[in-house]
Amino acid sequence: QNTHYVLAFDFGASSGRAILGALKDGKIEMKEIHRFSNDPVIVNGTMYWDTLRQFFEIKQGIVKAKKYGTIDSMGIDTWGVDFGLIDEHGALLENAVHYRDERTRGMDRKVFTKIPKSELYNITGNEFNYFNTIFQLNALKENRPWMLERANKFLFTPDLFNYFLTGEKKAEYTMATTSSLLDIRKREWSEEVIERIGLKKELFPELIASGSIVGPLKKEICEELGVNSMKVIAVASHDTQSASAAVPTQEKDFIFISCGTWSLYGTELDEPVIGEKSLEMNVSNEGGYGGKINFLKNLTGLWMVQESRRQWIREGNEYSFGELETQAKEVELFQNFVDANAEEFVPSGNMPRRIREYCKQTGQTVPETPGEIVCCINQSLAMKYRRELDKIQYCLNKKYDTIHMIGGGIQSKLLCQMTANATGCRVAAGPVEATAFGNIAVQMIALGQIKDIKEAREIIERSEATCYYEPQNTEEWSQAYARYCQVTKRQEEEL
Ligand code: LFR
Repeated sequence: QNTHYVLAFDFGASSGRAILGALKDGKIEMKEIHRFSNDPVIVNGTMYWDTLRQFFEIKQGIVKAKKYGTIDSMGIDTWGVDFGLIDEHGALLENAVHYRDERTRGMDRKVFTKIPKSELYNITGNEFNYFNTIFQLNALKENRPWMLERANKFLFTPDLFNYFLTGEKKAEYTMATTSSLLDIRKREWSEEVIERIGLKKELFPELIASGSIVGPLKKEICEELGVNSMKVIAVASHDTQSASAAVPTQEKDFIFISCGTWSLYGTELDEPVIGEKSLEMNVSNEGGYGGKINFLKNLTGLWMVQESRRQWIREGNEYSFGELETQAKEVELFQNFVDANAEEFVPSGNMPRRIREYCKQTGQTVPETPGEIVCCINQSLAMKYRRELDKIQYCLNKKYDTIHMIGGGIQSKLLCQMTANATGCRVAAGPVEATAFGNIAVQMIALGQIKDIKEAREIIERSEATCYYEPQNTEEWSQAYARYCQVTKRQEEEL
């Protein structure tokens, strides 16, 4: 018989996927039906996303989905902060620029002359990441002001695709909260911030809640692709928030790390926490599904492993992530640490070389082999998780004994075990497919197939087994932590 599906598009920094989801026997069943690469393209020194190609892949996904049965709805999630500008005729002015592009260098200082850092934090509750939308827009304002003059609407990446699909220009709440342009207490665009940066407020579309129906798929797209119309749903379109909607717990107070290219580390609150402690610790308040707030640290995740692997491939050695992990396990622990968030590790390029330089400069044993490099990265991430746990607990005056780890990065058992060892917390790892589960579940809630987020989390818990890691050798890890702090002092001071 005819199964009803929802279709999720999950865009990551290097690839994207289309996944079908259906409810069966109280579980969400998922099937990946389309996977594509999502490579940025550098042209004349600017790093762009290939926006039209991305939209092409969305169409491919829809075409592939139709043969499985009835597709009731679709929803898109992507990384945060990036956007496209639309002119008054609805045309895209240029490809979206990648958040790793260098245009935001030094923009934070320039923005803080227009609106002081603490004032900006007090309104938006957002931590300061060099790539936040506000810094990207300020770069345009200063260097290419004609782009903003010609622009009629600003649309975040998923909103841009939703517009191409339906003709509706909206801004979904979770994504909008990554911009540093929202008044996070009121959950509205901050006119104050927008004016002080020198932007026109008409540029910014109406905000809508996660789970809103944006509209039906346009008639001409249905005709082009030979499909029946379906609802286009604005899911929790910031990938981190799709993932956090899928943390498989019924507890109100929980802490999670969403592990992918980035590690998003935080907890879910009803209201933002904005104060001196959270400003000093640079913790973000970002919107979650259901109008919630995620009190969140944005840390580098497996980016350094991914980028090292790319370098080895360029050098003619293709190792799988599994092989790298096996080699890393053989290496003697605690020989070297790096601060994964140090500036030199942000751009793409020769990551192993930069790691070696960092270790040399800080007087540590220099990691040479791929196994040594990957061991260094993993133990450094685990130590970073410990330090950031301390900061979050300090700001909230709470203690956690279990950390939920979710997302693709938890396929590294080594990282999960090291996290337990470094933090002294039990790690509950799962689901791997958190973002896709969250995207699908929010669509099912919008369609009335799942009652609410509580029920969604129960269903997700049943749908994928959780793996547990108990802390081991915590004494040794504590001693090594002191060394980690010593080595990474420079970055902490720069904070
Ligand atoms: C994770 C993520 C982070 C965001 C970063 C850049 O994929 O969405 O939450 O800070 O990408 O947008």
